[in-house]
Amino acid sequence: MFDKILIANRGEIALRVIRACREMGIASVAVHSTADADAMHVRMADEAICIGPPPSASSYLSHPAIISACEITGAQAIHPGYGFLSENANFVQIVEDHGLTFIGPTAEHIRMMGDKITAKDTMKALGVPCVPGSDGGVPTLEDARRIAAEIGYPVIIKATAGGGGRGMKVAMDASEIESAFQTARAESKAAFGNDEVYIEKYLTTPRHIEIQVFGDGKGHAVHLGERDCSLQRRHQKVLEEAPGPVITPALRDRIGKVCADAVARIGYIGAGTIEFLFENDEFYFIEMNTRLQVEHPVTEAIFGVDLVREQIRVAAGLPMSFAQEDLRINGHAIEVRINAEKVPTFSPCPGKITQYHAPGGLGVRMDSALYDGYRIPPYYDSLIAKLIVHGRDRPEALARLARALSELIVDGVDTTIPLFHGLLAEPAVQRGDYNIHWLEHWLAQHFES
Ligand code: MV4
Repeated sequence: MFDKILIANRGEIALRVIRACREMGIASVAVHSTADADAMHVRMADEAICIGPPPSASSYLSHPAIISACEITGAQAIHPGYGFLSENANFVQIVEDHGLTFIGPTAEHIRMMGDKITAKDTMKALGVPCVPGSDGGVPTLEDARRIAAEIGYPVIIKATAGGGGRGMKVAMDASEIESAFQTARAESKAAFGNDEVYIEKYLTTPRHIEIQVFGDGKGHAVHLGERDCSLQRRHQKVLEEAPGPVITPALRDRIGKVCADAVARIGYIGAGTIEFLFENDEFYFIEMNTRLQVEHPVTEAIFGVDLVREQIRVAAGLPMSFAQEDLRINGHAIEVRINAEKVPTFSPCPGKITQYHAPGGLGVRMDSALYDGYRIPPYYDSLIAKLIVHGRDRPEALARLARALSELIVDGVDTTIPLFHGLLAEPAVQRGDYNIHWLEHWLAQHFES
């Protein structure tokens, strides 16, 4: 096992990893930019080291600064958290070249899943159900017309190098294919330096269901059920829950087995998330994320496992501490993302926290790096807290969420807290009756001037 781990991240996820380290008797090293000298992760870690000026490119994304911080402190492994360097295959290679351990998948698996066509080909070959579409890239407009006509409109054109919704264009019928194809290619080229695109049947009203998987890197893997992350705005998740309100045990067992089997067969190591669109009781693979996700705590709550601890164990060459048959779902969990943003525009709202009070009590987990008097810097993302509630069933979790939100105080900046009071009052949210478009429609209706 490692003696010392460096956490190449900030905010709540840095605290999350430091906490796992401390429980495992592992020393933690925080890294920080000059803007984060007073941040909670710097205080909570056993050691801290400044790695550069405020812009992420010069600090939290700087390969040499982070490798140097390991060499200076004697850290043997790096936990990347989410975002930043968590899915950067080149960084993983550099880490390994320096005799250090990256706590996460191999560079090969990150590359495989980062290329969306390779990811889909691989998953399809492993028996994972995929959205019907082009087999591979679509080089010309003529190819796009032919393939779209074959699969039937509406279709969606996606960037091979994309993900998370960037470089996607929908064509509702043949009259829209030329513009969708050219725009998707131009945007992909601009965003990723790669204009390769592929085509899929466009599913009009799916839910976003993702399966948590975990591998030991030696051919064993498990699944930890699904999360429903359909409540999103502009590809930013707002509320996530587990289990999914419409996923039956039979559906979960079937897709879970397929996913665990797929990642076992590629020898995957660590935490991964296989994303699906779910429509008319069918799963359609879209992407795989090769990192610990923001919303992992809802899975931890219902399975009673510590996913970060497991990541550290397998990175150190130990087996996972549970097998599939040890995993049983207990109750229901919901996470809401509290961002320093003004609703309904969701414009960032950095500034000083004049008063902070975290909720508590049974079934309440608050993952946050906030404290009274903290100044939220303007350089990074606006997530300031994740409130996770766990109940015996979904109605209890919803009631607990409303209760916990009523206790929470975050003063000094605008936050997304009022949004959640509004959402909890909605019958559709109470019933779990929503899809990936529901939130944007609700916001448009609720806040139309
Ligand atoms: C789709 C789709 C409909 N049909 N693919 C958006 C993010 C990227 N990960 C995939 N995305 C979508 N792919 C097909 N074939 C609709 C979306 C989509 C979406 C997916 C998940 C959550 C929210 C979304 C919002 C808009 C569009």
